Order: sequence, then structure tokens, then C-alpha cells
Amino acid sequence: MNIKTFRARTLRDALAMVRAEFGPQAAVLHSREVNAGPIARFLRGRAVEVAATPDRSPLAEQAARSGLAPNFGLRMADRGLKAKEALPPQQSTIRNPQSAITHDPQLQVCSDLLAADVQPELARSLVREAASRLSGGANGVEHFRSVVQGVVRESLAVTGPIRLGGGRRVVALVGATGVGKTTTLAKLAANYRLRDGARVGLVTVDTYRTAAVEQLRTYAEIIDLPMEVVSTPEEMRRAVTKLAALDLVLIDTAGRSPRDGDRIEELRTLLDAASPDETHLVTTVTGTARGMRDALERFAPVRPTSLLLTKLDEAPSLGHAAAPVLDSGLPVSYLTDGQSVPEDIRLADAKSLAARLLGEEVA
Ligand SMILES: Nc1nc2c(ncn2[C@@H]2O[C@H](COP(=O)(O)OP(=O)(O)OP(=O)(O)O)[C@@H](O)[C@H]2O)c(=O)[nH]1
Ligand SMILES: [Mg+2]
Repeated sequence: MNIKTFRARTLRDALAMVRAEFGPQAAVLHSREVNAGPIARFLRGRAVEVAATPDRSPLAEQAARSGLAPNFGLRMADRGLKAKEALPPQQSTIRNPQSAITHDPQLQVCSDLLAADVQPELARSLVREAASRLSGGANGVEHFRSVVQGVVRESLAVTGPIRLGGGRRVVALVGATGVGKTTTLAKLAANYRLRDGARVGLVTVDTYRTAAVEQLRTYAEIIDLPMEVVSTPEEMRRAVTKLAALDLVLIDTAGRSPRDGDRIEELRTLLDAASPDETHLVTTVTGTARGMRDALERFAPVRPTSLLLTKLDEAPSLGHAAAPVLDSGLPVSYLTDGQSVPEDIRLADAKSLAARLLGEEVA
């Protein structure tokens, strides 16, 4: 399916662009207001984004005619696109997100993906791939949705739990400031110590903000774990050697701004001295797709082996995270969904994560 996004100051202008490019048969799959906040609107002006396709299926058209999808699947030729007629007055206020209601499985699922903030390129390739697997067509929207989910599941790797038993395991958490590294590390430490009875030690390289060291020390004391504070590669080597008899050594690091190249280099040198078996890039899903891609790119020098997604409880939808997660090529390790230690952490499960990345609510 060919889908393109058009951006203009008003919905009317965006629809005119759709029509100019795709002709009168175009179907609008999704629209949303961008710069919705007052500040963004003040700085950049109001803007509307419309995703449309020139591919019209008879079913979508039928749905549009039946009034099921008065805005989406709109056959623009019928309305002549004379602004006011093309859009009933109540549609001048666009809710965000919106999804079409059509009877065409491909259009419906695509529209739902866009409404869930899945990036248009990804939505398009998922729908295309799913359609190519169904030579006889989909048996309804839910069937098509499950095939799309299957496509995502296949390209979504998960790590499984940190496995102990083959000698001491060294696991480092890295990531931007405030994403939840220390809290997550405490959750992992508490679970491995209290639930599995593993011998766990902590190392922190959080040297230039004593408050952060104290945060980890408090957890170390509550859970009753040895903790080392290091500031140089040499100290890191010594600390890891000192904790050699343990089952699991968890390394907390100071948040680095993804833009701070020097500090990432410093972090790389420190971590190299510990030779971690696993390096989890901790990323919050409360930000934007661009922020996630940025973090992935900037932290590449520390060679993360997995992605650990935090603050799922604060994100209304994970659709925006689908493209960066899948494009990263990294398996996902854990998901966190709250501030409580040790409860709010779960092992990533490919099936439910795939569903959530496509914007579905999973209990
Ligand atoms: N809602 C929610 N909050 C979380 C989650 N994980 C961590 N937090 C909160 O996010 C804030 C920052 O957490 P930290 O663990 O200190 O983050 P950090 O990455 O160690 O931060 P720096 O060391 O400053 O880089 C704290 O208020 C945590 O309670 C989560 O899964 N959900
Ligand atoms: Mg921290």
C-alpha cells in the first residue's frame, strides 16, 4: 500500500495537497494536529498532518459512503473539495489520534497503526508484508491484525532473563539522564537477591554527583549488598576483581546526555575495564521516536547488547517506539512500569511487546 503523509496549516490545505498528488480517489487514513501544545503552536503555528493513500479498495469506499467513515475514506471527488463542504464543521477540531472505521482489513489496520503513532514507513511495510503472506486475502480485520503482529514478533528479539550459573555475570546499565537506570538496577538486584538467593554486588561509576551514589547506597543497604564506587578504569578493574566470587555484578552508570561525546567516550573506557557480559541500554518510552534513535546512536560506542525499556506506565501508547526498537536490531531485555522497587519490572515477552508496539493495550 502506498501511504504518504502531508502536512499543512489547515486540514483543508492538507486535503488539497492529497488531492493534487493522489487525485480524487485518494483515501485519507489518518489525520492529527501537530504542534498541539500552546507553546509549539505559538512558535511554529498550527499544523495538521494527514496520511493518505491513492490505493482505494471498494470496501473502503463502501464504508465511506455508508457514513461509517465520514472523514476517513472520504471520496474527495464527491465533495469537490470545496473547503467547507469537504469538512463538516465539527471536524475542524481534530482529535489526536484518530482512526478510520473501514471494512477493509488493510486500510483499517494501517489506519489504526498510524493512529497509534507507528511511523508511516513502518506501518506501510508491515501492511505490505502481511498482505504478501495472505494470498487469499485476510479473513477480517482481526485476522489481518494478527498477521501484522506476527510480522513484528518475528523481527522483535528478546533476551530472556540474565542467566546465572556459568560463573560471575557482569551486567552494566547505561543510558541518558533520568531514564531510570538506578531504580531498574535496584529492582534487578532485589529480585536476584531476594527471589533467587543469588550473591549480588553493585558497582557505581556515578562519581560526580554524590546524591546519585547515595541513592544506590541506600538500596545496597536495604537489600544488604556489597557496593563499590569507582571513578577510573583502574578502580573499575579492582572493584570487579574484588567482587569476583559473586554470581552477579550490576554496574550503575551516571546518566550521560546523548549529546555529550566526551563523556560517552569516558564511559566506554570505564566499561571496557569491567568487560561486561551484558550492557543494557536503558531507554524511556515517554519521549519521542527521535529521542530513542538519538540515544541508540550516541550510546553505540559502549556497544549495548540489549534495550531495556522504562516508564511504560507513563506512556499512553508505545506505537512511536516500534520503529526505533525494531530498527535498533537489539533484543529487548526488561520492561519497567512503575517506581516501586522491586515489583515494577518484567521480562520482555515478544508476543505482548509486539502487540503494545502496535498500539494495543495488553493487560
Ligand atoms: N513512572 C515510572 N517512573 C520510573 C520508572 N523507573 C524509574 N522511574 C523514576 O524516574 C526517576 C529517575 O530514576 P533514576 O533511577 O534515578 O534514573 P537514572 O537513569 O538513574 O538517572 P541518572 O542517574 O540521573 O541518570 C525516579 O523518580 C524514578 O522513580 C518507571 O518504570 N516508571
Ligand atoms: Mg542513576
